[in-house]
Amino acid sequence: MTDIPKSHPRYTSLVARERVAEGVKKGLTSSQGLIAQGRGECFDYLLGEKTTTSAEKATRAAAALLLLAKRPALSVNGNVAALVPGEMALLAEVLDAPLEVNLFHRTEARVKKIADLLREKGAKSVLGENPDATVPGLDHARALATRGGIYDADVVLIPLEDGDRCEALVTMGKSVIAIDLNPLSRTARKATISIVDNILRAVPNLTAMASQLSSGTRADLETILQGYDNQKVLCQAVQEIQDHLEKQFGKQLV
Ligand code: PTJ
Repeated sequence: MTDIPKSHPRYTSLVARERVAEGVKKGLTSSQGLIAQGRGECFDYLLGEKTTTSAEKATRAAAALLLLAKRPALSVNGNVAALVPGEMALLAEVLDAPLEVNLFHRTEARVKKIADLLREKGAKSVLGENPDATVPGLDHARALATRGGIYDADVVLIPLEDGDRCEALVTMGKSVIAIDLNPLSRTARKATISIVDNILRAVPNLTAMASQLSSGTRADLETILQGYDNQKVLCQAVQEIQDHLEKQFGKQLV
């Protein structure tokens, strides 16, 4: 990897870029993953590269939903594997949930490499290498699912998705949590809960929140969800972008 000095003003963003590029070299991430990372970076820039109030709200609700779930499952693709493999393994442990490798640009070699990496990072249950079911309504490899994992889950976490699986999972009756820096994306708009935040911040925050809330009662968790409105949270995220731009350039520009 390029040696990026810690003093560089864009250190975190450049390291993330390096990790995705390294993911491509190692055969974990698709080349399209570089484009996805660029798109994410752009939205992160607009948000001020910080966890906003709306993202905190969504993260809290997502933690409550995952703790209330009977069968949660966490989806992992090539970008997630490049950026937060250990963090996903830790989240899976805290939630006692399986990780399932699910790829849009699927190759069996890449699925295996990602599954091996997750196991190396300590994940106990990693699915996706032997899918035995399909999500109805999808004509691509993302449809592949595993019984005991995403296929039977009541709550599914889908970080950095690219399209219609979110809607298809919701149609199956599942609650879906997205992590997506783009509040306007189809995934963010169709999800039950959308965390508009960089996955680098969102996954550790979600794990910390789940650990914190796990000592509460089911009633406490249900109360968090009753007060949650995803459309309002997405509108707030767009407003936060506008507020950030106004702070940078003055009101007349927006
Ligand atoms: O590994 P595969 O084959 O499953 O492919 C994975 C990618 C990510 C390449 C594929 O799903 C894809 O093409 O995704 P898109 O359409 O680029 O969408 C990814 C979404 O994630 C976009 O809305 C981005 O803004 C968002 N995103 C990208 N990087 C980050 C992010 N959100 C949070 N944190 C990031 N670091």
